[in-house]
Amino acid sequence: FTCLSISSVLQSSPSIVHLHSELPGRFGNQADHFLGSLAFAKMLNRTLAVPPWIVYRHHTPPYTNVHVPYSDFFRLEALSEFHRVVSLEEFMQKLAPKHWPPGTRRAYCYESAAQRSHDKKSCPMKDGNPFGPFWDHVGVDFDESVLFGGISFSSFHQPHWMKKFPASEHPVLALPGAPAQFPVLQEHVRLQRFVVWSEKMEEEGERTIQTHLSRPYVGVHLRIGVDWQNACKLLDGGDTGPHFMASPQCVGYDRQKAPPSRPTCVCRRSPRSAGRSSCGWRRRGRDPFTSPPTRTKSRTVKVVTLQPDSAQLDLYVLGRADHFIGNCVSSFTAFVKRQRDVQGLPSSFFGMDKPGKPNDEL
Ligand SMILES: Nc1nc2c(ncn2[C@@H]2O[C@H](COP(=O)(O)OP(=O)(O)OP(=O)(O)O)[C@@H](O)[C@H]2O)c(=O)[nH]1
Ligand SMILES: *[C@@H]1O[C@H](CO)[C@@H](O)[C@H](O)[C@H]1NC(C)=O
Repeated sequence: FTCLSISSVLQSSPSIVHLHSELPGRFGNQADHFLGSLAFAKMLNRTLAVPPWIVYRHHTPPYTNVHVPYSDFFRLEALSEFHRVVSLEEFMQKLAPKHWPPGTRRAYCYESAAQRSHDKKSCPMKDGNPFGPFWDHVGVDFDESVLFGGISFSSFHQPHWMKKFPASEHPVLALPGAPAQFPVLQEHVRLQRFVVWSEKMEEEGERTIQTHLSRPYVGVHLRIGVDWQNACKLLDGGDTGPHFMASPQCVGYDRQKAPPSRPTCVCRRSPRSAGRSSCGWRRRGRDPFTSPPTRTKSRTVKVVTLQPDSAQLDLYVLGRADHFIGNCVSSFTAFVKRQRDVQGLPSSFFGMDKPGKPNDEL
């Protein structure tokens, strides 16, 4: 997980306004940032130019990032029920030539971000991965930088944004990071309801469920391998606090109410002992970091593996499960939990004695 992100708030003519955000990190992280960016666009009454998802290919050829249009996974129309959106692809093709032509492309960023540049006055729009590859994919170079300071993306500063960057003078806002927080703010969690699977994903997901599973089935998100070990090391370091990564989904947003010791216990107890406490899994000389459990006290568990691996298909299947057990230290789980809250489906978490409370706002 990372706090770096690219995002652009784009606005074109006074009547058509665009915001777009490109999002870093892996899928869960991008999804959290997406909800915040959507809220920000609405707050400024600017159209959101919805960026493609970035799929990282660190281990498979051609090793370059793949940019997947939003609508390959989710319905753009469903977002429109909340706010005006256009896909970044359509924006570039149909609107940019007139409203954002090359030569007029301004980048907007915090003064502090520009400090890192050679002249200390340029926004770091294309520095590093995924930023450079993203804008190259979109076919954009920036001509100028507009710096700002003293304002945040929170609703408190809405009037400041409107005054500082009126649409008439700043038709397109392109930012080097998502105008959003990670994990997603509590007040933006409800926007998950507008993130609806595309028809293609729905068909593929339903087919997968029918082929491999029989209802009722339990969806389990285990974090395995080195990624999990690293997360636990960080937690054991002790200075992460209760909101480490996306843990609000299970410890809640209220910092006062979240006991600081809990995430450590969440991490220590799962997947090993949390499995035991919530499902009766036993460890049989198996490394819990690398292989999922296949037995419970009373019966064998059928574990289904999909090839090729698809994060979105997994999210779909977990989202539709009769019950879901997630892990707190994961923005991937957070996405599933939010989806399930929208549908009114139950979720619980490893290492938490009480099942996760349904989110009343959804
Ligand atoms: N296919 C698949 N991918 C997964 C699964 N769990 C995690 N991933 C991938 O690994 C990424 C990171 O997992 P998370 O559990 O969300 O970890 P995180 O640290 O909260 O997320 P990042 O901030 O994105 O690193 C996800 O965004 C997915 O791309 C899974 O069950 N199936
Ligand atoms: C928001 O923008 C739309 C489209 O430009 C405009 O019609 C509408 O009046 C704006 N709303 C507010 C509250 O300014």
